[in-house]
Amino acid sequence: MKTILKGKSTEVVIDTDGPVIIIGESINPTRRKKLVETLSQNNFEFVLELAKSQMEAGADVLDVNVGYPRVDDASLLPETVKAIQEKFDVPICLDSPNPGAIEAALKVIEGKCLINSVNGEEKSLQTILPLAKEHGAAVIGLVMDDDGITHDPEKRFRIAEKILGRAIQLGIKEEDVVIDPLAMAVSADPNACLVTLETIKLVHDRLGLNITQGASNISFGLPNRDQLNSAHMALSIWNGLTCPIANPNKITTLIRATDLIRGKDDFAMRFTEHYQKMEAVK
Ligand code: THG
Repeated sequence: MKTILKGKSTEVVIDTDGPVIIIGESINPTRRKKLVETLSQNNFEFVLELAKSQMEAGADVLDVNVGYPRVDDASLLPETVKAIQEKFDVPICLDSPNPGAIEAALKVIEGKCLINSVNGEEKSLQTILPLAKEHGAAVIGLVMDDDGITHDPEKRFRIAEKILGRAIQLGIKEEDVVIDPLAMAVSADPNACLVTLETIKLVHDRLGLNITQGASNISFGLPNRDQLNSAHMALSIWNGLTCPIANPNKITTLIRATDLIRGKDDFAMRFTEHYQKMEAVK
């Protein structure tokens, strides 16, 4: 299964049989005070710095989330996307729970983006899927619905199936649906990662779709987050994760290593190239 995303002219192919594609997570105000401060002043310099540093570290796509208390993201999200795309030729993952912000950003975005996200709630399916269809965007489907979040992988799988079915009904191609199995903090629930890993496997084996997850979520509240995220990342990739939302400055080496180990990197070209690039900027 191949999901194609586009920037102004670059094309990124997320391929279930290919190497892992990295969606850079860092343009997100969660615990980034400086991002909130600069964005509140309509100053995009720091956003552009974050974009550049993530692309240099191996991000193929940039997640853009500008949600913080009292923000008008229906105006800030499109402005931020414009600022990034004026400077960088990179596909965007539009990350907002506000359909108004998603719609406004879709109007100014260049290329083919990934909408983050729809879920199995009736209201979400009815507002987000038509936007994806109208703008020819791909869409992330979160496996939660009107009953909330289930901890049963079979039930999470059935929500993925429902989202896919509804997308296809509207004429969205199956390759443009990317499933998110919901990565949650393992500090709060000892089985959180196991449920996610099982869900990835079910979606991979039975639907063959591309799969993403907010990979850094799992380590909230714990020390040594980078090592914990790395262990979870390797296991997730082995089960079928193809396009994690993660911090490339911390995770790309692990991802290149995992791809090499599972036979997705002939003659260790990508692994070696990344190593040399990182040595050069030391
Ligand atoms: N699924 C989907 N989209 C998502 C998530 C998901 N978008 C948001 C989030 N979850 C993924 N993005 C992040 C971004 C940052 C962090 C975690 C997840 C993070 N930041 C550090 C912190 O909070 O301590 C700060 C920055 C850093 O040091 O790197 O952990 O699940 N579809």
